[in-house]
Amino acid sequence: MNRIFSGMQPTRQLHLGNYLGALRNWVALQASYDCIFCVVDLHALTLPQEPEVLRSNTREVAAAYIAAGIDPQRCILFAQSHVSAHSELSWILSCHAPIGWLNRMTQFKEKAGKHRDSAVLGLYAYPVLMAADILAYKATHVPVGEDQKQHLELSRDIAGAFNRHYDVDFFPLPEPQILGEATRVMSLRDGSKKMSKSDISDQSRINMTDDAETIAQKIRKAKTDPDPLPETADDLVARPEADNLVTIYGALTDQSRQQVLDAQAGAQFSTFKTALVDVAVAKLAPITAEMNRLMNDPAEIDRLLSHGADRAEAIAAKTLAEAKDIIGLLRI
Ligand code: AQP
Repeated sequence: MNRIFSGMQPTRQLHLGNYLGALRNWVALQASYDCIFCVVDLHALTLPQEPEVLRSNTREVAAAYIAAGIDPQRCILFAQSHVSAHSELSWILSCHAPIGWLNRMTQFKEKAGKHRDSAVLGLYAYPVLMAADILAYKATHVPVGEDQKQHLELSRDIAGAFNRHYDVDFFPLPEPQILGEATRVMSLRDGSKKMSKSDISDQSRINMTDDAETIAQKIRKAKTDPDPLPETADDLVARPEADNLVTIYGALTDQSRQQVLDAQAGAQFSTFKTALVDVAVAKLAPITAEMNRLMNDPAEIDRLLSHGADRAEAIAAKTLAEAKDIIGLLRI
């Protein structure tokens, strides 16, 4: 059976990149896969968090999943810290992950920046915990945005290393699913940087909780160039900000970039941005309204997460017990 695992960090509000690059694809995949979606709160600890904010963000990410269309009865939806097998398996896998493999991870280099020596061990070990998240459920497919591709490849390498070391065919090698037109949504302020929760400029992203007026204002102020929209997608190559807005428009309207240009070539950005505001608001407003409704009942969100954790635990605890047997840890 094909099984999907994926997750998002409750680091801050989710944004359009998280939605178009990942969440929207998850919603479509629930019909054809056994799906497990996690709020990866332990991953969030790799950067400093305020306890109350973390609690609220964890509920908010769960609310975003449901509001976007994830069915918590059909799928398993839970918070990572509620299933201890993730942390235990992470330790076991870290003992099969050469440091040289982790040294290649570009996200650590980007996030640690010049402060490499003071960066916490958890930030460095993040991809091993991610491998544990996926392998605890023996997931076969992992839908993610392009930025997570390298981490996914590491998960495959770690699974392979474990299987080879013990001469078993225990963990499947998970396949990345990088789907849709907007696999890497870029910052509205700088077309060379990905749209990110941790960007200090709120103007760089459209948050899933932004109201219509804020979305309109951010899109109107988004960086562009003075030229009108070109005729072919190839002409966008040297125009990263223009390319980004066309990509977003295409993803929101289920069109390729070329289809967008076929209809909009020659338009000035002032006109195109007005059309983009309309489709962005039309897509996000109902999701935001549903998120707000769900967030008014935190006890119900906790109840759904608790139900999901019980279902997740049943799968992950079995995998962990089998892995311990393979390794030779004494079962009592
Ligand atoms: N800009 C993006 N375009 C497309 N997909 C994206 N994803 C993130 N940013 C973009 C995808 O969203 C999923 C969840 O990401 P995450 O919350 O686990 O962390 P992240 O990838 O590190 O996202 P951010 O926004 O950049 O968070 P911070 O700033 O906290 O690190 C993943 O599938 C990711 O690919």
